[in-house]
Amino acid sequence: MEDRYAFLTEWFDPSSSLLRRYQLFFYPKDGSVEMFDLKNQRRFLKRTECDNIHQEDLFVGNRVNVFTRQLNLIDYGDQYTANKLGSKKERTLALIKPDVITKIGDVIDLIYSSNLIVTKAKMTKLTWTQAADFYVEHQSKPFFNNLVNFMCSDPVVAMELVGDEAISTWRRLLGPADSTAARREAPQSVRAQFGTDVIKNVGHGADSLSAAARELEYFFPSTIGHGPANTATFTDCTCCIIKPHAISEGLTGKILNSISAAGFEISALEMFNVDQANAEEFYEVYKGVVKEYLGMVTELCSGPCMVLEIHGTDAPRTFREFCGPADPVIARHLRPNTLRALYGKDKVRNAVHCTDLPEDGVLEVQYFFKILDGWKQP
Ligand code: IDP
Ligand code: MG
Repeated sequence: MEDRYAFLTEWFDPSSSLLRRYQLFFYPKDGSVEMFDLKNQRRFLKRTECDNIHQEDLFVGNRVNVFTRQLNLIDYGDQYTANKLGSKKERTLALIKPDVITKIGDVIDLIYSSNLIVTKAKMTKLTWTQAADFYVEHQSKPFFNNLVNFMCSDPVVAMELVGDEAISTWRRLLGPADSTAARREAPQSVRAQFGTDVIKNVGHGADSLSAAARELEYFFPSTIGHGPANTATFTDCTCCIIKPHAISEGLTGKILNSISAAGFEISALEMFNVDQANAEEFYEVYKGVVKEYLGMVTELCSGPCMVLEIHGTDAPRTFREFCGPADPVIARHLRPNTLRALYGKDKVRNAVHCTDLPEDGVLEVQYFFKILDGWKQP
């Protein structure tokens, strides 16, 4: 019999403001999908090929885009699917400490090469109390004050990592807490490569299923607007979006590295799942002007994207130059070292969006970091 995976999914229907439930079936043989409306007990989508859904994307907690509907996978639909796709999948919290914020691209690259994916990310600056709460289990230790002071000295980046045995995989990738010991005992580990000592040791990883659940809920709460504030400054900045195709191709780390290496400062970073209505609103100025408008909208909501606030001398203009011509084919001819030349595929999947007009930099950053983030005054 042909392989078929089943999921219970939810879709938020903006026209009626209702959560609708569907069964989603995926046939790995030809990558086709089929949907069944649970409330009305009828077929909703007949078996159709859908080239943007891959087996790796199918696990509970993830979101997939089926013909512009973003479906949340909320449970496995049968035991076969749970056994086959769900048994070892875990999610964990990775916290990148202040010492390596400028090398975050390198760390993300290593995460991807360990077969984990980044599904959520947010740069935030912890207060002393937040950092002390986070490390409360160590409050009686002699190093507690130093550790907490360091954790709130500069921004950190919290990430949700998903993959087979994500909790132990990320901790193994981090290596021993003391970076010097790591260089001796686990030279390939992140701490060996990028750590300084035992406090400045690159990152934190949840150490159990319950810690992972608790720490993820802290940084990425289920109630919107309740997480720690982002670090956007909304002044003299430009906006960069690493597009969903680049995220799913595993290019995030390389793009972040290129941006830092070119001397730009990433002053805020967050991943978003943009829905169709918000993508249309964000790209409104291109409607009727750029013939790729619809393609751009579809691309922006085809999966998670990563939005950056960028600072640098004359940032809107210099960063735009650094992104290169919108068409990667032209970029490869004229400006081979630009982001689009290096990482783009075509005019729609051109790796990054960047603000066009200098006066829109702040507005675009506000759209994500104030409006979509459910931003609250710290
Ligand atoms: P982990 O980060 O590998 O989970 P833990 O033992 O939970 O290690 O310690 C939390 C953090 O506290 C470590 O990442 C490290 O920065 C710091 N730490 C642990 N042990 C020491 C120590 O002996 N001296 C100074 N700092 C320490
Ligand atoms: Mg620990």
